[in-house]
Amino acid sequence: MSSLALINEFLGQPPNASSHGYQIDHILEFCHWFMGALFVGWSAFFIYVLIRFRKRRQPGADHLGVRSGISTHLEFSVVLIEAVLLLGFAIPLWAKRVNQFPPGKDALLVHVVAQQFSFNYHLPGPDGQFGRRDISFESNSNPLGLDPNDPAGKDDIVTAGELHVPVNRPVVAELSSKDVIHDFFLPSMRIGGDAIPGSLIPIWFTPIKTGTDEVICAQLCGLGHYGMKGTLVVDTPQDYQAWLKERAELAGGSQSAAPSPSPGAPQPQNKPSEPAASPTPGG
Ligand SMILES: [Cu+2]
Repeated sequence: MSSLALINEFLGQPPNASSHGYQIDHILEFCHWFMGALFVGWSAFFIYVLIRFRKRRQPGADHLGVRSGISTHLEFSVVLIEAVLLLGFAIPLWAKRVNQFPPGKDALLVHVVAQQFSFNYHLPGPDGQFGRRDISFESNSNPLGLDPNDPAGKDDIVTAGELHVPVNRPVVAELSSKDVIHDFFLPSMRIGGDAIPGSLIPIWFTPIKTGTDEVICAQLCGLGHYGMKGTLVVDTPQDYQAWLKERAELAGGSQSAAPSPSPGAPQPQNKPSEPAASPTPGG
């Protein structure tokens, strides 16, 4: 395994930090070595043919062609190895990724909402329920359009840039986008998925190492694409609870101040009986 890992290291892959990542690494390593062997083999054959059948040595065409069966055997073994790779490893691993999601109660569900050029995260807060979201509520202070009238959304946590998850617990990330197609890619978790406007695409992984990992957008999504990076922090369960508490307090703090500081934002069906805010500019 350690000798095989040479190619992955050479390609600059960050160390794997997810439970399923070793299988991905195995396939990647094997494919690269196999393609390397094919490259050397076919190149050697090509050079041999150039020399062996040069015009000086072979002035007339041979209409019978190859007589030995060795090339057929070689071709067949290449097809066989590729079939084993595809049917034996790649497709089962893919099926596991897309069909065998962890049961809801075990997993941590996060909504990931991509936009040009950052990732927003929506967590349900202490009540475990996601608040309703609607595009009509969207504003600079409410980037995900959380419905201020929905009690389930009162304690919700909305954060951008940095996502914390606990170690050794499956995480289901539901991907969506506010504008163009992005791709939520976690290289160290060996997982990623497109964030497509109008779709909810779930991906899942189980982090097995605490630490700070990179989140990148893997779709060319506009001029600022190069800067569309974030951080995934894998915490111990204690640290994760502390982070949740901190975010919940922040959310609670902004919640009490939330109704008033957005006078410019379109707030449909708001009672006009609010205490008339003095026109204080800026904020
Ligand atoms: Cu992007």
